[in-house]
Amino acid sequence: MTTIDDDQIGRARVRDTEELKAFYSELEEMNTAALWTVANEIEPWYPQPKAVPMHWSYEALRPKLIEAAKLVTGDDAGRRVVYMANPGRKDVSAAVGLLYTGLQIMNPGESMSAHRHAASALRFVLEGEGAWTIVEGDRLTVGPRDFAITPRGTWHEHGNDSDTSPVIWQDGLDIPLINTLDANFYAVHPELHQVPGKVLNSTVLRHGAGTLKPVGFDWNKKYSPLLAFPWEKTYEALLNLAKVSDGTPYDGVIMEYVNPMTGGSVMPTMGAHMQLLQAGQGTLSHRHTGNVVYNVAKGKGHSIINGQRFDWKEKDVFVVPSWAWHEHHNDDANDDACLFSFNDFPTMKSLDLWVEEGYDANGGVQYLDF
Ligand code: 1HN
Repeated sequence: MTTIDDDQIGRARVRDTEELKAFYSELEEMNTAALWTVANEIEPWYPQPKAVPMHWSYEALRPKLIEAAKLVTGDDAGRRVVYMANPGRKDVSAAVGLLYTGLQIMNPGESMSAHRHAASALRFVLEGEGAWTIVEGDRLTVGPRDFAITPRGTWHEHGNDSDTSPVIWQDGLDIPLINTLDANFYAVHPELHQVPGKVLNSTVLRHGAGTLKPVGFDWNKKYSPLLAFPWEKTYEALLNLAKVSDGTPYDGVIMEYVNPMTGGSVMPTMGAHMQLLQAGQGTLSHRHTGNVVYNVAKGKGHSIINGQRFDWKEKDVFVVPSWAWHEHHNDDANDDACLFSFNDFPTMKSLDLWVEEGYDANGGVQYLDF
């Protein structure tokens, strides 16, 4: 292993002199700079995320969402969302890394207009029974703990059919990533609304059979043709897996939502998981490149992120920045806990940037070199 010390050959260690300072000013006049003045900063020994570990309490935020629903109309706001602004990433409106997340509220009977963008989006429903979303003409009904995706470029709009109660769901987008890459586009639907197909939930009917793949459907897009993933099937799959496996030492029993045509991530930039921590279970600590946004789907517990403890309960949001040590604990001795999460792992992996290391059961660290 190399020594992490900048005072060595191979790192920049030029000290300022009056002559050099004058030289730097002259370079600045020419819109240039000396690499050695920034080299150590732009070539860190290991990832230095600007985002910090954070937790947002749903109980504290819910009243603000109810207030937002009174203060602004859906039509004026476009989407009525209170988003998670990580103190270290306010510059790009990210919750962690280059991932955005926010809580969206729709009043009973409300609907939002159709649009599309180059950024990819996903939803995890927190409360309300009347939620629907139309993605590329497929009208999907979604309920609490359901997961749905709105891949890049797809027309989407949504609303709340309930007469009585609001819908609140969590949005996740790769907007900060796509903007950082200067690759974002946005369009409002020319008719403001799509005409949905006659069959509701058609992508679930066509592609939701799990181990059975429909014959005769070609699919060459880079995202999953299955757009919604109901909670009941997800939870049942986790309970079944838990009968035959303890899962991984770092995440417990964990399953990835996948593109049923490929077995790969649901979208090319973002992936998503649901994991189950058995009653009283605590995981070992690990870290990896890649950023994760969590929502507590079920139960209560805590996570330790880079040495800091965050207590969580149902519907809370918390984030783990890239390369931060993290472990999860279910604090209920009698019931399981479930964590929904989405991440930028597909981006990291497709760019060959995935690195991971973790503690083993004896307290030793398994180092993995990049
Ligand atoms: C968006 O299109 C939605 O469609 C929600 O509901 C949140 C945040 C940033 C940019 C686009 C939506 C968004 C968003």
